[in-house]
Amino acid sequence: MENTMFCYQCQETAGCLGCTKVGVCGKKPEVANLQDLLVYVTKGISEVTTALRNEGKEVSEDVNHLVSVNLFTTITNANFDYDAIMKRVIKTLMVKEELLDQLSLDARAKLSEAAHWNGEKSEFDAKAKMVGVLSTKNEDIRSLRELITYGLKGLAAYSKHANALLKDNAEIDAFLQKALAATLDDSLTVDDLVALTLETGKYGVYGMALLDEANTKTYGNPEITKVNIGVRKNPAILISGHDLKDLEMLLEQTKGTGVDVYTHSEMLPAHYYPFFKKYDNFAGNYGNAWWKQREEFESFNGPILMTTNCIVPPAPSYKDRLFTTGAAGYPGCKHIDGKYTETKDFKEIIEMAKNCPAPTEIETGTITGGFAHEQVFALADKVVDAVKSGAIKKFVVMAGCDGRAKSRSYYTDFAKALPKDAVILTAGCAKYKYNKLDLGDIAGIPRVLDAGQCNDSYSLVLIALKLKEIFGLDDVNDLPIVYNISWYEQKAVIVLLALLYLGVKNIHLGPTLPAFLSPNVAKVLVDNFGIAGITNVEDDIKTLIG
Ligand code: FSO
Ligand code: SF4
Repeated sequence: MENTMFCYQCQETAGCLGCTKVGVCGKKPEVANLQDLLVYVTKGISEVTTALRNEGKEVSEDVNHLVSVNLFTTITNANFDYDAIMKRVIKTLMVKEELLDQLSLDARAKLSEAAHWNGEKSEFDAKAKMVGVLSTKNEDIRSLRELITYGLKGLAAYSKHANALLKDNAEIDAFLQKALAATLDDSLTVDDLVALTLETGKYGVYGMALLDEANTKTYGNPEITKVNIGVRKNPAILISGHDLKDLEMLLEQTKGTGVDVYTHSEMLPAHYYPFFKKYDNFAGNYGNAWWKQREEFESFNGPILMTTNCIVPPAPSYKDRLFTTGAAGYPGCKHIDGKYTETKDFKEIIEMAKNCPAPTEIETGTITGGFAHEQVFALADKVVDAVKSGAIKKFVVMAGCDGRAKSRSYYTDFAKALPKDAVILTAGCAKYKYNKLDLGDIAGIPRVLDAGQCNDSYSLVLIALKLKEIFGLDDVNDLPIVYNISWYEQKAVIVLLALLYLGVKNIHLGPTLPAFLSPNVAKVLVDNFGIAGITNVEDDIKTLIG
């Protein structure tokens, strides 16, 4: 039977091959296809902006933001709303026409079809089916184009968060668009695209550094914090996703209203920033990683604001309580708009909360986090002593994503099976597989050090580089650090490429290797970087810990 769609960008793709009828994530074929078209026209406009820059012409921040949000919109579980995606395609085509007018005729003549295409709305569905992933016939070229595109989606997401805090970096945007445009270029060889993949990793480091700077300059450096995971008695709003600016606006607007605010999933690390501690109604963290939201959003009882992915198609019992903002969207759920410089209006959510029962308690106790770079540097002496005395023998980076696949219980079992002298360095929603296990501490240093969100993997890199400096090593791979990373969506792809760019070797990636790696491309990663999958806990403990 003919495919109605094709998407293989995330770890949960059907059969580890590709979603061809409907997304395992719940994405409908018409939405998947329209997302393909959005990626295509975003590549087209990126070709035009790249040509304009080559002619010495400036590209505005608004255009850069349009490109980043377009890509973010197509990340797994971010936006399921056909109409919202349609609007973005139309807007992109319109802006692209204006940009084309600024380009010399010579340069225009050299552009590819994607840069010129400007179809009517009635042509979108037919065009979408012609420009998807499978339109690249050579499987290695396709694999590398998608690897780069997914990395750029992750980079776009991190840029978008920095942009929301009014931090822009024109060099990152120019690269992002140049690399996107390059995925249309049929003259590029496998070797060219491998080089571009690593360059994407380099800009991944820059992107995470930009966001780290934006977050820490605005909200201070994360510090060791105990976060309550129980509930209070007040009605409340749950905020999920990664956007700290949205959280700031929500806390400001709920001040003194009698409505509490709880974080969910990847918003948990917001508690670690000094800035947010001044809000008395910032009550704690509710629930676990994204994939458990159907039961947890139901029992939360109040409205939920999704600032980014990961959205699971909502159950009817709470769908009218689910709101989206930014790049996130779900059909039938209210979207709260707002430009970066504007204050979003969350009144409707707050008023709804006032009429909802308080959250039902599902857990009690606290979890501890806040081990981003500055906090760990402050503990450096203790850490170094523990390593020198042999109290800490290994650091195990277990960053990345959680997901619903049963096989991911491997990560809980792996954390439990680690010897007591091993410390887990984590970031991203992967932490929910072991952050409530009570793994104890080593000389006062907790055995699970949570740096923050997936983008805070940057902190883990800085920590590794600091240890390298302290121990006077030439190579980051000589440190007693091993990597057992779990991935799900495209932000994890940019984190992985960033680590490869930094020369980190022998990363274990699971629970399965990406479907978009062709055998030849996978071989390049294995041969050059020692990338490997996971097997079982016992064997992997032997391989990684010895
Ligand atoms: Fe997780 Fe979702 Fe943060 Fe991702 S909530 S899976 S890698 O969006 O971005 O870690
Ligand atoms: Fe399938 Fe993942 Fe694509 Fe959703 S994002 S359609 S689950 S590959």
